[in-house]
Amino acid sequence: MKTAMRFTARGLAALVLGLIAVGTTWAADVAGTWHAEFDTQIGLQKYVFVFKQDGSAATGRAEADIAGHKRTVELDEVKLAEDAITFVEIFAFQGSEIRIEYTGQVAGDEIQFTREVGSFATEMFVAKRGAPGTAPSDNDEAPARPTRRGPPNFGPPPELGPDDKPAFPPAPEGFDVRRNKIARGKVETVEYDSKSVGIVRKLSVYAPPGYSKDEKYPVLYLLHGLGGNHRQWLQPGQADVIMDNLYADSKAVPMIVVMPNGRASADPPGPNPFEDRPFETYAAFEADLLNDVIPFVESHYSVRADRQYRAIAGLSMGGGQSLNFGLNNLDTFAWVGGFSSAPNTKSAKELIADPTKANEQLRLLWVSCGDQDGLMRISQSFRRDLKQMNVVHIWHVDSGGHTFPVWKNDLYLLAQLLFKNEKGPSS
Ligand code: FER
Repeated sequence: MKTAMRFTARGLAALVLGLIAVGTTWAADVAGTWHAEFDTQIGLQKYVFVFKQDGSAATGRAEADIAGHKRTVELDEVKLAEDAITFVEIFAFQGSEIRIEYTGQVAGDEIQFTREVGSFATEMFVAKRGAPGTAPSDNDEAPARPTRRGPPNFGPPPELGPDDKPAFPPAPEGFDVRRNKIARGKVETVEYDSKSVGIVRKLSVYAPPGYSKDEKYPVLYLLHGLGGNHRQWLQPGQADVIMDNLYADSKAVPMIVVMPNGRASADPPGPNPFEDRPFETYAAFEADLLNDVIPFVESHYSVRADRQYRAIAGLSMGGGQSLNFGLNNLDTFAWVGGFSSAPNTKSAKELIADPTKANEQLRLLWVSCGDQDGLMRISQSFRRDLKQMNVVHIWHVDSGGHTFPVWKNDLYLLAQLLFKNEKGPSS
């Protein structure tokens, strides 16, 4: 009886152990510090990953360094299964969060990683386990969620040349703060039938204070950045507040500001704008703008339908669109501005075949960028080409990164020049 009992208990124990062994996968040892370097679109990145591990559960964080520009990165959804490790880095990007997905194969003191920034970029690199004491910071405690993820500047602060300085003083304090007791323009959302995209699409339209059908107004087409839509220039851009304040101070010519959706696709946007074939969808907006948006605006508002009274400006992807579309269509636009223009920007040499003619047609060509913006090289080389071709333009280097404070300031400055006699200082 006793023997049988013991046998049964042992059998049970063996059974339980066997079940545990079947139900649990082993996990490679990743605890510690790992160093990696890899090339990306924005330059060489150095990462130091630190993982804490308890069996097959792990947490991690990293310190990322691009040309001496450091940021702490929280690693989410860390999972271990046999020799595989996966985790996600959340990259804050203009109000949305981009997932950077890592998949690694652990082999002793090396992890072979694939790093996917949507379908936008894939990098492969090897991380090597570091010697003890090479942790990224003195405090190797469990990762604390950073209160603020690094600014999405797409790289380290740029190198500034002697010409890379502001053309204007910054906007005064409060330029983007709604004031009481001033006349306000009217903002509305309207729908138009886009033949180019094949769907009904939305526009935000700002009509200046005192808008009257008895007058005809010039129009600024104001384009948003990647991941934005027809509302981005209102929130967070506050274009209506900025314009209202300019009018209250008699600083701008009454104009209509049209804020379209520059992502020309019939498909709804996905969670990751970098995955969205951004170059194609933003380039496709040229046809929608010329063939659908402008005719709609000119048939529904009291506007001057003439190139001298049409301006196009935008931020980042919208800056690239404005330079590309504006300079490619000087018979449609006489005023063109790019703020912190993105990698979708074509080269000035490609866009301007005849510099003499461009100078005759352009009333204003504005190129600006923040002095901390990792995309600065795009504006710098654009401006270098303009200078070489003797195309008259304004080059304004703002202070700040790839962020709205810079773009709001640019709108404040540019709006004061539009539809006046400005040709701008040739610089
Ligand atoms: C890129 C970096 C920035 C890119 C687009 C952006 C598609 C756009 C930024 C923005 O619109 O704010 O490499 O490629």
